[in-house]
Amino acid sequence: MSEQLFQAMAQSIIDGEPQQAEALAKQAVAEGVDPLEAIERGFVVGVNKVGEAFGCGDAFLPDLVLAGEAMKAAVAVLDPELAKRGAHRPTPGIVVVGTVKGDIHDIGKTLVATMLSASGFQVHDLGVDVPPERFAHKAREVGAAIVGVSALLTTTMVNQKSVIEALDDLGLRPHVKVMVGGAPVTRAYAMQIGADGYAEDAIGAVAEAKRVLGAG
Ligand code: B1M
Repeated sequence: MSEQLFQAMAQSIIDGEPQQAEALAKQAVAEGVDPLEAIERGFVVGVNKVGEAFGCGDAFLPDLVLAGEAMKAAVAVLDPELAKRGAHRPTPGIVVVGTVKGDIHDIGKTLVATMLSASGFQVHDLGVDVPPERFAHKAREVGAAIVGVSALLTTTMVNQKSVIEALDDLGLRPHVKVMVGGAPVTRAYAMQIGADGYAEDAIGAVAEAKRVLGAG
């Protein structure tokens, strides 16, 4: 039963149908399907297919836009369900997250932020296209233990390093851990730019955030 639902979810993203994606997300909630499973085994499968097709010229920008809108419609329904699971726990730390300057991909970053919140972290989400200095000033303002920086483009991932430099400029680097992620980012790249942590997905981000704080 769930398998069919997951396939329909993926198809709604491939077809770029926000209303259908939203309806399927609501169906999953009503049927008690794990919201994270719905995202990972359903909707993400579809968005990855669209991404692959775009990468080899079989899909075009409007397809990417529609897939993104459908994905957001689904995640908007499932996000609160994820968040509910982590309500009222003591916080392991304060985290500032955002997508780097020049990059407007927000779906994965938002999922990471939601999972961190659901795991008890106090999260400040700065959104997308965030200048390095903004990460640093927000980290100082809220006393962040971790700054989490997302990048989805090979052309913008260099700005993850700029965030580390901006923290350095404010003298915050000794107290603030930096965690990076996003489709083109690897652990090797994370280490190369001097980040403290890296995660491949939202679940991994929670484990990694705890690890860098020595709480994992
Ligand atoms: Co864009 N796009 N896009 N796009 N887009 C990619 C990233 C691309 C790989 C597609 C492709 O060519 N195959 C490609 C990048 C190529 C490259 O750089 N190597 C690409 C391109 C080229 C572009 C444009 C340049 C296209 C153009 O205009 N010609 C343009 C850039 C705009 C800009 O940012 N300046 C563009 C625009 C867009 C849309 C706006 C249309 C839309 C985004 C909508 C939105 O976010 N609101 C979009 C989409 C939807 C995609 C794909 C298809 C899907 C991204 C996504 O949401 N994935 C993507 C192809 C792909 O990745 N399969 C593609 C689902 C999401 C759950 O996964 O974001 O990877 P992801 O996040 C994961 C992990 O990466 C990780 O955990 C998340 C949850 O599991 N993670 C972290 C993410 N951040 C983390 C941070 C952490 C830890 C883990 O710690 C802090």
